Amino acid sequence: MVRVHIGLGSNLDSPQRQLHEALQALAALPDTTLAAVSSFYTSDSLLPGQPRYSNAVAALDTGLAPLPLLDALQAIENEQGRERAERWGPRTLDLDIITYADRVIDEPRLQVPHYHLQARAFVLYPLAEVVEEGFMLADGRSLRELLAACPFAGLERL
Ligand code: A4P
Ligand code: MG
Repeated sequence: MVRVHIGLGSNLDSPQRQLHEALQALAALPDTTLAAVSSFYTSDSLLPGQPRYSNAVAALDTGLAPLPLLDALQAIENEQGRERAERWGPRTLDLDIITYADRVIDEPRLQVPHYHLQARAFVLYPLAEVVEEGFMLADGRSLRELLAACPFAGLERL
């Protein structure tokens, strides 16, 4: 079993309900335990003109390898009505693998740690709630330094 962190996001069709349903689905994955869940946060979309997002981060302990985990997350997204009309379009549910143990992964379908993590307060602040003090990303960056460089401004903790 390894510890992984999943970013959850939704800005369509009752975002907070989507996050609650997704957490139940994560907890029900094979070979997987839901270890911790952050607070929920809301923030404006990075793209103007889209509804506000709700976001959270979950810590899982899982025996699923990275690509089977990604497949399982995409199945949950589809189950919750995700339509991939356009990249970055509004969505009922987005599940991103933020970290996977101490692995750096760079494959066509999967990059971990998640790209643009450092620019996303709605990932960094909830992540900080579910990790140990002094947490380091697999690529050597410290979460504390990333937080210091990424203002909380614009995030609302629910
Ligand atoms: N992929 C590569 N690495 C990963 C990973 N670590 N985790 C690939 C998950 N997937 C990964 O993703 C496209 C492809 O990325 C996948 O097929 C997978 O093979 P997607 O979920 O289909 O498309 P997407 O989500 O539209 O693209 P992307 O780049 O993930 O968008 P983002 O970065 O998630 O941005 N504003 C706020 N406030 N909160 C948000 O959550 N999210 C977005 C979407 C924009 N603005 C936002 C938020
Ligand atoms: Mg995504």
